Amino acid sequence: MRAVRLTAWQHEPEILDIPVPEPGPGQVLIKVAGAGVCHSDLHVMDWPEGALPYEIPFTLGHETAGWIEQTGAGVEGWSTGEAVAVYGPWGCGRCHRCAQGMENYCERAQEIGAAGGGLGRDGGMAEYMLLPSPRLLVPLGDLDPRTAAPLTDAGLTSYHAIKRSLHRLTPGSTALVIGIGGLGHVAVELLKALSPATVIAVDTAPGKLDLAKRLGADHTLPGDQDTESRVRDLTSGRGANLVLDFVGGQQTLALAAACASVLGEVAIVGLAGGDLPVGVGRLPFECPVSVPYWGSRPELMEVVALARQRRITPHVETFPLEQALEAYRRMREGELAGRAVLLPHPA
Ligand code: FEH
Ligand code: ZN
Ligand code: ZN
Repeated sequence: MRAVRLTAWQHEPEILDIPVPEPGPGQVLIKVAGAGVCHSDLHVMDWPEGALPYEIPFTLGHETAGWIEQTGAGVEGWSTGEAVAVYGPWGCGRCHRCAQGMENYCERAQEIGAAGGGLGRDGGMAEYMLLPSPRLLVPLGDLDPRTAAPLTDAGLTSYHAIKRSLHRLTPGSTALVIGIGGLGHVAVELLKALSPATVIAVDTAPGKLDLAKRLGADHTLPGDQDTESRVRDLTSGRGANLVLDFVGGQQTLALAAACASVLGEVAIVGLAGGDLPVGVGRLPFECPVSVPYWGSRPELMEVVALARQRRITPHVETFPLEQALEAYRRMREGELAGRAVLLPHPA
């Protein structure tokens, strides 16, 4: 089968032919319908050997959906052809956090090393993907797995970051979304679906602000030297009750801190590696800074439920698997609107 493989650190991936995996006892083989292209993959490719606890080669793709192809011995309750989403963080499945479905925060993550399929284990940018356990599957019902793949990462990561702060988003509140990329555009939809907050979207690309507007953002602002004062004007000087930084760079974090309100919160989701000084006078009073990571399996079920109600629909641009490098190039250049999804089996 064809697969997008990371074969060397600090190199582009290669599209190679590798054997279709055979599910052993307790395992599940899925036919991949869609594999999302995530900005984190660029960090995985760019970071030097040793920066990540992963062994190469492995197949990329940690945002996957497909159809059940074959179940291993002992796997029951799943039928061939069923549309499924793949829960991306693969923990030990046994610790106190995994037992609650929070494999994103597995207590044995350090011991395990690889974070999941596409993150040190073979992922979904291939014709087929082997899962170590059916516990990582979420049924998609009537959703098309070709375009539902972004629910598992862009959707789930944004949903978790928002859900944990919903108590701050009361009527009259404001949520500020910085970076309207793969995750940020879904965050705009989620905020409008889940809260009464006024949503302000910030990006440097006009096309991304247009997308945010189409998805329901109440205001869109270019990221520049006037952004902070314009956020203050829009919030009668109070600032934003929740700031979601999907870039995580030095400038966007400084903007996030400057735009947050007293009793607000800054959530750093983007991996650009900026840092944010914390201390008296550096942030508003009682304004915590959090670094949420991905989400739990129950939360993925909630995201799928929202998508099945058509209350969120990730904006997807599809590419055949063979154009994976083009998709990564377009993402690196900031030329994508929404999320790029690779189709190993174009209809
Ligand atoms: C992947 C690897 C490391 C950090 C964060 C991520 C996210 O893309 C997963 O949601
Ligand atoms: Zn990701
Ligand atoms: Zn665990």
